[in-house]
Amino acid sequence: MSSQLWQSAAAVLDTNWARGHMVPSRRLYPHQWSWDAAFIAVGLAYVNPQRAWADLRNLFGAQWPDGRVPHIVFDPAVAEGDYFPGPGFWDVPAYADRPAHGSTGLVQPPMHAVAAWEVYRRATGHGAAAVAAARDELGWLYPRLCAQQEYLTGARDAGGRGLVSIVHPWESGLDNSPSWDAAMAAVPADLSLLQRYARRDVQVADITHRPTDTDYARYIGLVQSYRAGGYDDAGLAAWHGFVVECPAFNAIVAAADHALARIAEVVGADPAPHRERARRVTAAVVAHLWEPASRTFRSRDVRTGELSGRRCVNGLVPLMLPGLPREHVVAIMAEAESERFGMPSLSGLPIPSYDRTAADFDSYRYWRGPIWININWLLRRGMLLHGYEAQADELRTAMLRLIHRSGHYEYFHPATGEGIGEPAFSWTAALALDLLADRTAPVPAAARA
Ligand code: 2M8
Repeated sequence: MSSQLWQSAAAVLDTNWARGHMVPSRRLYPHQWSWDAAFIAVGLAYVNPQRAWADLRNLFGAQWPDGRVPHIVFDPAVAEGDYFPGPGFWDVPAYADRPAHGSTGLVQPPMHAVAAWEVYRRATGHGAAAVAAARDELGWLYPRLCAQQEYLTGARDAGGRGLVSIVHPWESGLDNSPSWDAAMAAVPADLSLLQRYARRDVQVADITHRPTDTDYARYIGLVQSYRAGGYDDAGLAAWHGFVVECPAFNAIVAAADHALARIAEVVGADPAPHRERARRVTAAVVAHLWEPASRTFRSRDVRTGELSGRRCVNGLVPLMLPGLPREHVVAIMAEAESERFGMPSLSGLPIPSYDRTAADFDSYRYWRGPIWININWLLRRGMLLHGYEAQADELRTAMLRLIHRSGHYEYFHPATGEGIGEPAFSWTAALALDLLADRTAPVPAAARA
């Protein structure tokens, strides 16, 4: 299967390259998305490293002066109506040398330092000139990646506990995850907004596979709130309707600092502050997002102080942290292997996005049940990191088998493996390339320190 899968994955990435950047998919997502670009770079590193760097440059070229990296960089050649909410709705003013309406004001999980490190370390397979070019790219990216971390761990520490808060479910990347249900219940759902603004996604995708209208009314309302405040983060918890600490987002923040420590060594900067911040964020995840009764990580609503009552896959993602105490590693693996998430040995398939035994588990609806490759890719890395080689290999095989059988879909049915959503989805293809090529364990910066 491998050469056929390799060819089809590379073909998806060729098809989805548009005017100097990669789109997640042609129809549903016609602009550039932030964390997609990171996963995509990991795969492009094998087939077209120049494009991997160009894509990251396109994204960081749109970084705000305050350090935030926008969750969407809009392509000016795409019509306003081709994606909702489009550039006009976000109404972002001009900044630096960027024209107005160039991006959104939200962020996504900062996967980019991990991705940049992966692209750099693959450059050794492409000769000395490629390594030198990759070092230059790291030099360009490093201060920008640092500014991104400083924004997130500074202005976005809305709870004052050393954790990053997200201000919209879209920032998590796990848009309609049940992890946000309790916090979202308090956000007004003005359904009349959907008469004023038509959803574009349901014109291109099956409505039963997407977030509901109520979800969308809340999503739009939250954008209006943040936009009305000028996308300013001061005092967020007092005036904004959704302020939540996510275990996956924060684990990725800490993982970014581990990757930055390694990048710092290459570009001649001091790695120590990165290791120190990674340690602090890891400690805060353990101290504030762990629920001892269920022995799982949960999201926390900063406005109410409550942990979410739902077991979602974001609670497994802290496994990617090298400094995670053994007790928590063991608990995450137990959860991953339980009937709730079902490692491939139980289900024959990768891990779903939500507890399979929950009454409202939904096999089709986006992040409320289906299998996503990017999250499984992160979990596999965590398993390798903590010495669960057999399980990591099982997961790798299950992911490759699924993609080979069903195609490079956006997400997959958690019982049948049927492809759902977009059929030629960039991060699925990119990570398939990485899974085909890479059987090695990622060595964390901390382990080498
Ligand atoms: C999905 O999110 C966007 C909004 O940002 C959407 O539904 O329109 C999510 O799956 C997110 O994780 C992803 O980055 C994005 C593009 O693939 O699509």
